Amino acid sequence: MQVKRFLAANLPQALAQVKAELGEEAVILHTRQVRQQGLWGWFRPQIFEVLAAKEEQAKPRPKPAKPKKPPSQTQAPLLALEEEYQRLGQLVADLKEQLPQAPFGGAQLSIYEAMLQVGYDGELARELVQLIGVEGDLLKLEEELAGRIKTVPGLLPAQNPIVLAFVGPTGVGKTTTIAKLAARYRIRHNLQVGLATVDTYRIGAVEQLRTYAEILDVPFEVAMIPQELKVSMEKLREHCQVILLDTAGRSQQNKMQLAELKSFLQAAAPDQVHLVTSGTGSRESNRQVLESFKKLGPSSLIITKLDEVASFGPVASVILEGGLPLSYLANGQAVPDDLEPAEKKRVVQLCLEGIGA
Ligand SMILES: Nc1nc2c(ncn2[C@@H]2O[C@H](COP(=O)(O)OP(=O)(O)O)[C@@H](O)[C@H]2O)c(=O)[nH]1
Ligand SMILES: [Mg+2]
Repeated sequence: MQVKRFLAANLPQALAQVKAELGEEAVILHTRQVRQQGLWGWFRPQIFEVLAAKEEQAKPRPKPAKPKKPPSQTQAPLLALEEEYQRLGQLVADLKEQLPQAPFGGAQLSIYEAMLQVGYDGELARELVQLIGVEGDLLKLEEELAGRIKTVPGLLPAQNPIVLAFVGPTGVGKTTTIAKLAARYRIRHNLQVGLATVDTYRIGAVEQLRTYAEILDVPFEVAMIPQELKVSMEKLREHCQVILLDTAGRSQQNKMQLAELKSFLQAAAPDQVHLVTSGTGSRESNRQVLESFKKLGPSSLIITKLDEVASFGPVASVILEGGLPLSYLANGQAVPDDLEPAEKKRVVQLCLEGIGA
């Protein structure tokens, strides 16, 4: 077995080197991020290390005849070499056993590469391809994803009245999503809808939702402080079947803002809290959004702007690692059309976008 170490700025580059040098049959033994050597290494970006191997067809070697006499001076170095050869073989076998991750190659490797290229998290991609076996069966991957993806059923409210709150960073499409849902509930399902907002920070934010309330001819409440919101919600609960609560976009970095939002949510006592996040965000920003907004106890996740997403790895990572069931997917600015309840089959397809045939 030929084992080689490759270093590159990112994993796809390192894998390309592996393929170029060891060919399609290469087997990945190990991947990790490492610092560059020396003091300056601390100031430079980390690089990726891939340990790859290629099985070599061992040539059948003639069995050495048993020496009848003690080895002559010319035979002695040959025997030493033989021993060294066996020792090295054992060493490689031992090393392989100690490696924390199982190796993979062939079709699995191609799928792994594709996953990295569309922006999947390396760990997640590795975990998934290891589950699907050496043939890299995409159907198995599909099944695995279907098992992991959680969705909440249907658009129709299970109780009456029901309060749905929408939280998330600024500009992800909370108000637009609320308008889309309000229009559907009101027009398609003929339900009594009420709208409320506590987003009084941005000029125009209140007007944006008020305009939709006027078009749909539904009651609309604005609250500046949690106590006011409590009163507004009581009013809406008297007449409405579905109440949609809009909130100000909070930065996931700002703990004060999040604490304030929490007190608004406590006052509104929503039945569902939908965390809205944009599909165009990076894996890292999605991770931060999930981490920070977790404190507000979201019940589900809405992903917006899917129409603008170039590669779906970060979306797949937020879906698979976030642990929140998906409620809706938004794929455009048009109200009310560009919204769909999250269906498992469609979500699986999103996660497979750009992977495989
Ligand atoms: N392309 C695209 N744009 C969207 C989508 N949802 C919302 N937007 C746009 O994103 C911008 C911010 O939306 P808004 O609802 O005000 O975000 P909010 O700050 O979270 O309330 C607006 O220009 C929306 O038209 C979507 O699914 N796709
Ligand atoms: Mg808004």
